[in-house]
Amino acid sequence: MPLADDLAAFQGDAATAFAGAADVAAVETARIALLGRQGRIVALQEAFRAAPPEEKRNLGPLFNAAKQAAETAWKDAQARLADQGDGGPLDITQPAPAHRPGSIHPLSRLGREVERVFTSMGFSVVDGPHAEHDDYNFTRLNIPQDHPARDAQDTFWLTDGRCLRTHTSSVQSRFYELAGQGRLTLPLRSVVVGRVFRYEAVDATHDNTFTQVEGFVVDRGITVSHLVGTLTTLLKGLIGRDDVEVRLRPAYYPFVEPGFDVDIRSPSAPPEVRYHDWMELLGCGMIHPQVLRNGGIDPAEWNGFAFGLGLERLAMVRHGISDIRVFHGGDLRSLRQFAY
Ligand code: FA5
Repeated sequence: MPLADDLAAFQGDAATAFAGAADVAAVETARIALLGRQGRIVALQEAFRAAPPEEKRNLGPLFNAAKQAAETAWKDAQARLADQGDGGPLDITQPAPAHRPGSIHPLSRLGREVERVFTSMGFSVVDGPHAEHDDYNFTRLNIPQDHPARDAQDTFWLTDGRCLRTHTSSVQSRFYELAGQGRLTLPLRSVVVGRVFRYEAVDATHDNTFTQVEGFVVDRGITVSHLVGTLTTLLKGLIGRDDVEVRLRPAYYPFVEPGFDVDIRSPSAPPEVRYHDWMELLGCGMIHPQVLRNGGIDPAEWNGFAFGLGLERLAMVRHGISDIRVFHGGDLRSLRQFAY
């Protein structure tokens, strides 16, 4: 039965070829020759089909066994080479691929520095949820439903009625409530570095997702001088340019009275840089008595100041960045420039 001999020869050749293949290419060459679409297995199959029916009964199991043995030998060879790597020579003098160390995002780094400056002044670092109740984000801050100040801070609303907080002042509401309930003891000296969200037309100085630094102090006998002193310490510590000027303008925020906007500029910066001329950096003021009352704190005994600052704007001044979109654009070529 010559086909039985051919099948035995095929099985033996496959075992030898796959076991002797020294690399992936040799295994593949053997597979094509033996098991490929034009390999020896195809001719054997055709011969089997053409065999007389009475011989097929004996040849069938032989054919299957030979084919299976060849396939097993092929898989064994693949596994053996995978264990050994590609089997090529190992050049131990070859330099390793360059390692590019990662770096902290400029905003994260600046945020940590801000926290350090404040903790050095006795503040504690706190935060609240991004998805916030209307009550904490607006109502308790003297911004009731239908108040026009809501238009200035349009945001994204969740189907359960909460919103993405538009400012870190929502954390003030939460902490005044805790103090009013006696779960925190006054005085309070707190700082928040957190993400906020607004439905905003994005341009060089406005993003729809940005970071605010909120500071708030509740104590006895706090004055605007304490506020100015705290802000000056912060800005001097962080901007690091000799000619930075700071300007306070009266401003309206429903949750402070009096309220101010603080602008800065650095005339020595190139004219195309945004803060060459005045750029708004933060809002601040003395906490409105009603806001304290809303949290259950007696404004006849306690008062304080609060401020909210855009961390991206501060980072822009510090690094000379003229477009805020750099921070969340995810372009490593931009971000790597601020790595150190
Ligand atoms: C507020 O968010 C007030 N909660 C700030 C505050 C806190 C006032 C406590 C008084 C007391 P305003 O909307 O102006 O205010 O934002 C504060 C700062 O966030 C701005 O001065 C600016 O630096 C930054 N900012 C505002 N909108 C954007 C924006 N779209 N993109 C980037 N930064 C922004």
